[in-house]
Amino acid sequence: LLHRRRHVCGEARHHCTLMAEEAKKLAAYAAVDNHIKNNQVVGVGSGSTIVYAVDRLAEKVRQEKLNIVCVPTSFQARQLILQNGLTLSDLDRHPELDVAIDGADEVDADLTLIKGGGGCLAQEKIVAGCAKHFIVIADYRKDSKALGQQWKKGVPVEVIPMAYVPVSRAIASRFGGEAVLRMAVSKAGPVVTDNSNFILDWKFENRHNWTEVNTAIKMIPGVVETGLFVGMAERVYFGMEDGSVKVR
Ligand code: ABF
Repeated sequence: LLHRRRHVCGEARHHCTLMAEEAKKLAAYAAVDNHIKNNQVVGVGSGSTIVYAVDRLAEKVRQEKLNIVCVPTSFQARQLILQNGLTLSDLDRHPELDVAIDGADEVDADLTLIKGGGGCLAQEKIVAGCAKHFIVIADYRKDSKALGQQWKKGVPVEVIPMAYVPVSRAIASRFGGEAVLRMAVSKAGPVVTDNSNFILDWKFENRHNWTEVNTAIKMIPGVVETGLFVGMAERVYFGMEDGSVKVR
Protein backbone atom coordinates (compact mmCIF):
# COMPACT_ATOMS: atom_id res chain seq x y z
CA LEU A 1 0.00 0.00 0.00
CA LEU A 2 2.77 2.38 0.96
CA HIS A 3 4.44 1.71 -2.34
CA ARG A 4 1.28 2.52 -4.24
CA ARG A 5 0.85 5.74 -2.30
CA ARG A 6 4.30 6.97 -3.16
CA HIS A 7 4.53 9.58 -5.85
CA VAL A 8 6.93 12.14 -7.21
CA CYS A 9 6.12 15.66 -6.09
CA GLY A 10 7.33 19.12 -7.08
CA GLU A 11 10.86 18.37 -8.10
CA ALA A 12 12.33 15.07 -9.22
CA ARG A 13 14.55 14.93 -6.11
CA HIS A 14 11.51 14.43 -3.87
CA HIS A 15 9.79 11.12 -3.28
CA CYS A 16 7.23 11.64 -0.56
CA THR A 17 4.41 9.64 0.86
CA LEU A 18 0.97 11.17 0.50
CA MET A 19 1.16 11.95 4.20
CA ALA A 20 4.02 14.42 3.71
CA GLU A 21 2.15 16.14 0.89
CA GLU A 22 -0.88 16.56 3.10
CA ALA A 23 1.34 17.93 5.85
CA LYS A 24 2.85 20.50 3.47
CA LYS A 25 -0.64 21.62 2.49
CA LEU A 26 -1.74 21.96 6.13
CA ALA A 27 1.25 24.15 6.97
CA ALA A 28 0.86 26.28 3.85
CA TYR A 29 -2.86 26.89 4.32
CA ALA A 30 -2.42 27.79 8.00
CA ALA A 31 0.35 30.29 7.23
CA VAL A 32 -1.63 31.99 4.45
CA ASP A 33 -4.81 32.12 6.54
CA ASN A 34 -2.97 33.63 9.52
CA HIS A 35 -0.66 36.08 7.80
CA ILE A 36 -2.21 37.32 4.55
CA LYS A 37 -4.37 40.40 4.72
CA ASN A 38 -5.69 42.89 2.20
CA ASN A 39 -3.30 45.39 0.57
CA GLN A 40 -0.13 43.44 1.28
CA VAL A 41 3.04 42.94 -0.70
CA VAL A 42 3.91 39.25 -0.36
CA GLY A 43 7.20 37.45 -1.03
CA VAL A 44 6.62 34.08 -2.65
CA GLY A 45 9.17 31.34 -1.93
CA SER A 46 10.23 28.33 -3.96
CA GLY A 47 9.98 24.56 -3.73
CA SER A 48 7.06 22.15 -3.45
CA THR A 49 5.44 23.37 -0.20
CA ILE A 50 5.01 26.92 -1.50
CA VAL A 51 2.83 25.57 -4.32
CA TYR A 52 0.08 24.93 -1.75
CA ALA A 53 0.52 28.40 -0.26
CA VAL A 54 0.10 30.02 -3.67
CA ASP A 55 -3.00 27.89 -4.31
CA ARG A 56 -4.51 29.13 -1.07
CA LEU A 57 -3.40 32.71 -1.69
CA ALA A 58 -5.01 32.73 -5.14
CA GLU A 59 -8.21 31.28 -3.69
CA LYS A 60 -8.34 33.99 -1.00
CA VAL A 61 -7.60 36.75 -3.49
CA ARG A 62 -10.46 35.54 -5.70
CA GLN A 63 -12.99 34.89 -2.95
CA GLU A 64 -12.25 37.90 -0.75
CA LYS A 65 -11.29 40.23 -3.62
CA LEU A 66 -7.98 41.07 -1.94
CA ASN A 67 -5.47 43.47 -3.38
CA ILE A 68 -2.20 41.50 -3.15
CA VAL A 69 1.08 42.09 -4.95
CA CYS A 70 3.59 39.22 -5.16
CA VAL A 71 7.38 39.34 -5.37
CA PRO A 72 8.97 36.04 -6.51
CA THR A 73 12.13 34.41 -5.13
CA SER A 74 12.91 32.35 -8.23
CA PHE A 75 11.87 31.61 -11.79
CA GLN A 76 9.63 28.87 -10.40
CA ALA A 77 7.92 31.35 -8.04
CA ARG A 78 7.45 33.82 -10.88
CA GLN A 79 5.71 31.14 -12.95
CA LEU A 80 3.53 30.13 -10.00
CA ILE A 81 2.42 33.73 -9.47
CA LEU A 82 1.56 34.16 -13.15
CA GLN A 83 -0.14 30.77 -13.53
CA ASN A 84 -2.38 31.55 -10.57
CA GLY A 85 -3.41 34.93 -11.95
CA LEU A 86 -1.74 36.85 -9.13
CA THR A 87 -0.13 40.28 -9.52
CA LEU A 88 3.60 40.01 -10.21
CA SER A 89 6.03 42.66 -9.01
CA ASP A 90 9.70 42.97 -8.09
CA LEU A 91 11.99 44.63 -5.56
CA ASP A 92 12.46 47.68 -7.80
CA ARG A 93 8.80 48.55 -7.42
CA HIS A 94 8.24 46.98 -4.01
CA PRO A 95 11.50 46.94 -2.00
CA GLU A 96 9.53 46.62 1.25
CA LEU A 97 7.38 43.56 1.71
CA ASP A 98 4.76 42.99 4.37
CA VAL A 99 5.38 39.28 4.57
CA ALA A 100 7.40 36.58 2.82
CA ILE A 101 6.40 32.91 2.93
CA ASP A 102 8.83 30.16 1.98
CA GLY A 103 9.72 26.51 2.54
CA ALA A 104 12.86 25.12 4.16
CA ASP A 105 14.92 21.94 4.13
CA GLU A 106 15.48 21.88 7.89
CA VAL A 107 14.50 24.04 10.87
CA ASP A 108 16.27 23.79 14.22
CA ALA A 109 15.10 24.69 17.71
CA ASP A 110 16.30 28.31 17.29
CA LEU A 111 14.50 28.71 13.95
CA THR A 112 17.79 28.60 12.08
CA LEU A 113 17.10 27.20 8.63
CA ILE A 114 18.90 25.27 5.95
CA LYS A 115 17.51 26.32 2.58
CA GLY A 116 18.56 25.86 -1.01
CA GLY A 117 18.08 22.11 -1.32
CA GLY A 118 15.99 22.89 -4.39
CA GLY A 119 18.62 25.27 -5.78
CA CYS A 120 17.07 28.61 -4.78
CA LEU A 121 18.63 30.45 -1.88
CA ALA A 122 20.16 33.82 -2.79
CA GLN A 123 16.96 35.40 -4.11
CA GLU A 124 15.05 33.78 -1.27
CA LYS A 125 17.32 35.38 1.31
CA ILE A 126 17.12 38.78 -0.40
CA VAL A 127 13.32 38.73 -0.49
CA ALA A 128 13.02 37.42 3.08
CA GLY A 129 15.40 40.17 4.21
CA CYS A 130 13.09 42.79 2.68
CA ALA A 131 10.01 41.47 4.47
CA LYS A 132 8.66 42.69 7.80
CA HIS A 133 7.65 39.13 8.63
CA PHE A 134 9.31 35.98 7.30
CA ILE A 135 7.10 32.92 7.69
CA VAL A 136 8.28 29.38 6.97
CA ILE A 137 6.12 26.43 5.99
CA ALA A 138 7.26 22.82 6.18
CA ASP A 139 6.16 19.27 6.80
CA TYR A 140 7.11 17.33 9.93
CA ARG A 141 10.25 15.86 8.32
CA LYS A 142 11.95 19.29 8.43
CA ASP A 143 11.51 19.70 12.19
CA SER A 144 14.86 19.24 13.91
CA LYS A 145 16.59 19.88 17.24
CA ALA A 146 19.94 20.61 15.61
CA LEU A 147 20.84 21.18 11.97
CA GLY A 148 22.05 18.06 10.22
CA GLN A 149 19.80 15.68 12.13
CA GLN A 150 17.13 15.64 9.41
CA TRP A 151 18.64 17.16 6.26
CA LYS A 152 21.66 15.04 5.35
CA LYS A 153 22.76 16.84 2.19
CA GLY A 154 24.59 19.67 3.91
CA VAL A 155 24.40 23.45 3.68
CA PRO A 156 24.06 24.78 0.13
CA VAL A 157 26.44 27.60 -0.76
CA GLU A 158 25.92 29.53 -4.01
CA VAL A 159 29.25 30.39 -5.65
CA ILE A 160 30.53 32.24 -8.70
CA PRO A 161 31.42 29.37 -11.11
CA MET A 162 35.13 30.22 -11.48
CA ALA A 163 35.56 30.14 -7.70
CA TYR A 164 33.99 26.80 -6.80
CA VAL A 165 37.27 24.95 -6.21
CA PRO A 166 38.94 27.58 -3.97
CA VAL A 167 35.69 28.16 -2.09
CA SER A 168 35.25 24.42 -1.56
CA ARG A 169 38.82 24.11 -0.24
CA ALA A 170 38.44 27.15 2.01
CA ILE A 171 35.23 25.86 3.61
CA ALA A 172 36.66 22.38 4.21
CA SER A 173 39.95 23.57 5.63
CA ARG A 174 38.31 26.09 7.92
CA PHE A 175 35.23 24.20 9.11
CA GLY A 176 35.90 20.54 8.27
CA GLY A 177 33.69 18.20 6.27
CA GLU A 178 33.58 18.61 2.50
CA ALA A 179 31.91 21.02 0.12
CA VAL A 180 30.86 19.19 -3.03
CA LEU A 181 29.82 20.70 -6.35
CA ARG A 182 26.14 19.90 -6.94
CA MET A 183 25.64 18.07 -10.21
CA ALA A 184 22.49 17.94 -12.32
CA VAL A 185 20.46 14.74 -11.99
CA SER A 186 21.62 13.80 -15.50
CA LYS A 187 25.25 14.20 -14.29
CA ALA A 188 25.85 16.08 -17.54
CA GLY A 189 27.07 19.14 -15.67
CA PRO A 190 26.69 21.21 -12.52
CA VAL A 191 23.38 22.59 -11.34
CA VAL A 192 23.15 26.23 -12.46
CA THR A 193 21.10 28.62 -10.30
CA ASP A 194 18.66 31.31 -11.42
CA ASN A 195 21.62 33.68 -11.03
CA SER A 196 23.86 31.59 -13.32
CA ASN A 197 25.99 30.38 -10.43
CA PHE A 198 26.99 26.95 -9.05
CA ILE A 199 26.09 25.37 -5.73
CA LEU A 200 28.41 23.64 -3.27
CA ASP A 201 26.80 21.38 -0.70
CA TRP A 202 28.85 21.62 2.47
CA LYS A 203 28.51 18.36 4.37
CA PHE A 204 29.50 19.45 7.84
CA GLU A 205 30.61 17.07 10.55
CA ASN A 206 30.26 18.96 13.80
CA ARG A 207 27.87 21.26 15.51
CA HIS A 208 28.66 24.88 14.73
CA ASN A 209 27.81 28.38 15.78
CA TRP A 210 25.69 29.08 12.70
CA THR A 211 25.87 32.86 13.01
CA GLU A 212 29.66 32.77 12.95
CA VAL A 213 29.89 30.13 10.23
CA ASN A 214 27.41 31.94 8.02
CA THR A 215 29.31 35.21 8.32
CA ALA A 216 32.69 33.55 7.77
CA ILE A 217 31.57 31.63 4.67
CA LYS A 218 30.06 34.76 3.18
CA MET A 219 33.43 36.50 3.52
CA ILE A 220 35.19 33.95 1.27
CA PRO A 221 35.73 35.56 -2.16
CA GLY A 222 33.43 33.94 -4.69
CA VAL A 223 30.62 33.12 -2.27
CA VAL A 224 27.34 34.69 -3.31
CA GLU A 225 25.15 33.44 -0.47
CA THR A 226 24.70 30.57 1.96
CA GLY A 227 21.61 28.51 2.61
CA LEU A 228 21.92 29.23 6.33
CA PHE A 229 19.10 31.56 7.38
CA VAL A 230 20.00 32.71 10.88
CA GLY A 231 17.72 34.98 12.88
CA MET A 232 15.40 35.54 9.92
CA ALA A 233 12.38 33.31 10.41
CA GLU A 234 9.77 34.79 12.70
CA ARG A 235 7.47 31.80 12.75
CA VAL A 236 7.48 28.28 11.34
CA TYR A 237 4.38 26.24 10.55
CA PHE A 238 4.90 22.48 10.52
CA GLY A 239 2.20 20.24 9.10
CA MET A 240 2.31 17.17 11.35
CA GLU A 241 1.70 13.48 10.66
CA ASP A 242 -1.40 13.47 12.89
CA GLY A 243 -3.05 16.22 10.82
CA SER A 244 -2.30 19.04 13.27
CA VAL A 245 -0.23 22.15 12.65
CA LYS A 246 2.64 22.92 14.99
CA VAL A 247 3.75 26.54 15.20
CA ARG A 248 7.21 27.47 16.45
C1 ABF B 1 13.23 26.29 -1.45
O1 ABF B 1 12.61 25.09 -1.49
C2 ABF B 1 14.52 26.03 -0.86
O2 ABF B 1 15.18 27.02 -0.23
C3 ABF B 1 14.28 24.89 0.05
O3 ABF B 1 15.41 24.17 -0.16
C4 ABF B 1 13.15 24.20 -0.57
C5 ABF B 1 12.06 23.64 0.25
O4 ABF B 1 11.39 22.85 -0.65
P1 ABF B 1 10.20 21.92 -0.37
O5 ABF B 1 9.08 22.78 0.05
O6 ABF B 1 10.00 21.27 -1.70
O7 ABF B 1 10.67 20.96 0.66
O8 ABF B 1 12.49 27.20 -0.74
